[in-house]
Amino acid sequence: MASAPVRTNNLEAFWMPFTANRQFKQAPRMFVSADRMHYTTSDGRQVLDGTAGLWCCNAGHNRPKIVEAIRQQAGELDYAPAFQMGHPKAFELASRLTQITPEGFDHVFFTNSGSESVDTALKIAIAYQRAKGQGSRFRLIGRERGYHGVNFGGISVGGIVTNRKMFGTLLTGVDHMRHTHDLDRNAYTVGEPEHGAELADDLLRITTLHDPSTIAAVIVEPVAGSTGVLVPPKGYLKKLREICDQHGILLIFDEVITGYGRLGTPFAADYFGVTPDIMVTAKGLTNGVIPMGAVFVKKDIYDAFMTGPEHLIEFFHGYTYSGNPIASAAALGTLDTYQEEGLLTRAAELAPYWADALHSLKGLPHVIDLRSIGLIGAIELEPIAGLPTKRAFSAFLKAYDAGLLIRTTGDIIALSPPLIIEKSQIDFIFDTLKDILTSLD
Ligand code: PXG
Repeated sequence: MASAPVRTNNLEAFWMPFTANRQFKQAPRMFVSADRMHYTTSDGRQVLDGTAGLWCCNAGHNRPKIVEAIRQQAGELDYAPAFQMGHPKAFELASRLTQITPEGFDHVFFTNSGSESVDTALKIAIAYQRAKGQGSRFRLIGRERGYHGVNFGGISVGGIVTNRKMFGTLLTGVDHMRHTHDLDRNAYTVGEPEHGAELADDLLRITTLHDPSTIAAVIVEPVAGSTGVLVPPKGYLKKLREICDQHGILLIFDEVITGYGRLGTPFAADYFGVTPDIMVTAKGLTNGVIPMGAVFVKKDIYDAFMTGPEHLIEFFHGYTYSGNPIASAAALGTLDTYQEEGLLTRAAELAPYWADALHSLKGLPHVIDLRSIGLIGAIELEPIAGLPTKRAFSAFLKAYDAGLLIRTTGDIIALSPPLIIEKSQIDFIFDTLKDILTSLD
């Protein structure tokens, strides 16, 4: 359904997130509807969704089971208080989710976003250590170039300079490991790079500096997404797991992007064969349709809180909308869709075709690296001297005009289409990008 044309004088009030507001409002790009792999723009054009919205619409758009679940739930029970009250859908969802998570993740805490899931996980980690008599463990360790959302906990453990530098002192007691990006040794890798497992030893440097007895948890994205798709070197995550085990440190995987099938397994923990203690998710949980996040914990973490008098609240944390009925219904409709269509593993079937198509861009002007894993791809471009980000952003604008939605971060193009993508649509993405890269300044 097309709506009325958008008039620029309507645009002032909305302060848009992570957007060049003034530039956007002069030349707005608006979507007015979406179906499966495509958006329709306000001027009636079809745009192929090369990014699953913002890495979240894993089943594509306008999926009937999800739409219907939301419709029905809205008419049946629109809201129920989240504290000291319940409703069936949140419990059903929690049980269903624990059937697809890796072995041992028996409990779920619901939030409304990735950022809230991250902060929830960090709080669980510190409170767990204290509940176990390890109250000296208060430090949180993140990684350079990590993205863990935009709340204070998330930007503190995160490692993206622009997201941190304006916001004062952040959380104290935080340190960062080195990132794993190494173009000199690993450029043009399909899947996990050969070199860099030893970078996990950077955690040992930090434990030596602060003493392990002060460290509560380490948080990493198994594949770093927002910073431009950094795939972990072979053996790196296993090594992190070992070091955490040796030193009583909890390992948190931020699976906000990698969760729900992006790599061809339900979670990245399955893909890499490394099980964290806490798993942070959001986005694909509801196919991006209704805001919701979920933090999964191992049984012993939950059990550590279930002590003391039974009438007392065990964990002083939660949100008005934790386990919201409509969000829960949307997530159940999403899980049904994923399971009926095999979407939690479909990326594994498509990954070789995807990787071949992506890596066929090698040698095009300005391309300095191509990397891929599951249904994620990245094209790193040489920045224009003195004008970082400009070249990739030009590619974004040209792609949009050519009917393709991509994301850019710095001078890196990131791709993460809905998991329902067909091979002909993969061809469209890379044929379009070939033309664009050939014509870029
Ligand atoms: N953790 C990770 C790993 C993420 O990628 C968040 C936490 C925060 O989620 P919320 O729901 O609070 O936004 C994210 C979000 C991009 C892009 O283009 C990535 C995200 C969000 C928007 C854009 O790379 N990731």
